[in-house]
Amino acid sequence: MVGVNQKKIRVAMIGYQFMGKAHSHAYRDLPFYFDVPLKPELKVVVGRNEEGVKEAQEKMGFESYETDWRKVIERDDIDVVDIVTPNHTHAEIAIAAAEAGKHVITEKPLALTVEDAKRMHAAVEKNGVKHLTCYNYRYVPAVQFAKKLIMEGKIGKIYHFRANYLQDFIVDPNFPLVWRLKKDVSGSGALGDIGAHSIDLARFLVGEITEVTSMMQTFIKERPIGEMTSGLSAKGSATEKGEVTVDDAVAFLARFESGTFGTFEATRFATGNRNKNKFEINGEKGAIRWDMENMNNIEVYFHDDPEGLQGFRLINCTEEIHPYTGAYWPAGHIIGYEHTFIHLIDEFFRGIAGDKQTSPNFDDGVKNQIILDAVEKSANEKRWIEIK
Ligand code: SOE
Repeated sequence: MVGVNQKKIRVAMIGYQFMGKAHSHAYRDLPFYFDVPLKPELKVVVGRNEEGVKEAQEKMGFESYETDWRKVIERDDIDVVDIVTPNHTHAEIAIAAAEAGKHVITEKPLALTVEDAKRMHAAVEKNGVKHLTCYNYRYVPAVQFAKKLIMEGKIGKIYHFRANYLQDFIVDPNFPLVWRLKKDVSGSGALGDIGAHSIDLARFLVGEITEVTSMMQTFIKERPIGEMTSGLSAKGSATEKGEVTVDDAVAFLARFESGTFGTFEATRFATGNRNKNKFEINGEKGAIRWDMENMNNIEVYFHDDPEGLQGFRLINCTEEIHPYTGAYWPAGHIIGYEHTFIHLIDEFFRGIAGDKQTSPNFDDGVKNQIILDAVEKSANEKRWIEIK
């Protein structure tokens, strides 16, 4: 339970759409389930549309709202600036926040380019503030448990890391040209939006990637001009069309420092798959599979199980012994997508309280961005690209 003299951490959130909902929910629920050293105080939410941001402020429980992010960055009563706006705005806001001495949270991917990502990293380091890049799937309890099994050597040397991140929300050619389909706003398409999550999981579970070779494709090259909506269920009515400037699908091979053989696929055209973020890891002593659509479970295979009984077995990672889940419900009472953000932010705030830099941070954001850049370069130049 929350202590009476508990310290506060005062949050300004820039943006309030999909990720704003996920983050503000996490701030509100965090002290309910976890014994936190710093209790989030929702000070101010920022958005350009006054009507929209006012509604968000009331619904999400912020004390106030603003329409200009510059006005909140300098405020003395703000400790952390949380950026949940489209990707092209991350660098400017994050650098200004760091320079004003605020801790910074940024949604993924960190930036549009490697150069911007590096500038952001330099700013947080120079100003001695803590930083978080929101690769939330690391904080699925089953994924954390998979990491523990790997670290304990349960599957031995890893031969394969195989990831697919499959969505289908833009299969309809009339789905409008939202910001996620514009390179100057989002950086890349399926690659940076969902492939970046697989890259983060790969780095978290297996280690660094040293080289990539890839193929990218855009199936539908023009779409009805839409509003700058973030919705995954946006509808297009306009007859005028604009150019899609990002990839719809990407596949790439990767070599890891450890010698692991990596295979990645990310697409928004995998009809029938809404948010199938999955991986399989094959090691010398066993294997682990995980799939976000059944996020509480992992499947494990151990090569030294008795002959005749070998095979993948299902583990529901909701026991006391599994990471995080003991804070919620009795075993078998599952948790969901929103909880990944609670864990991510919990870890970050504990880091701030203990003066420790946690992961994933801007360094992870930069490394991820370098891989995204290399994958794109490889597709354009039709060759292997080394990750420096
Ligand atoms: C849309 O593709 C999206 O919301 C991504 O932007 C998120 O990062 C991913 O977690 C779910 O899908």
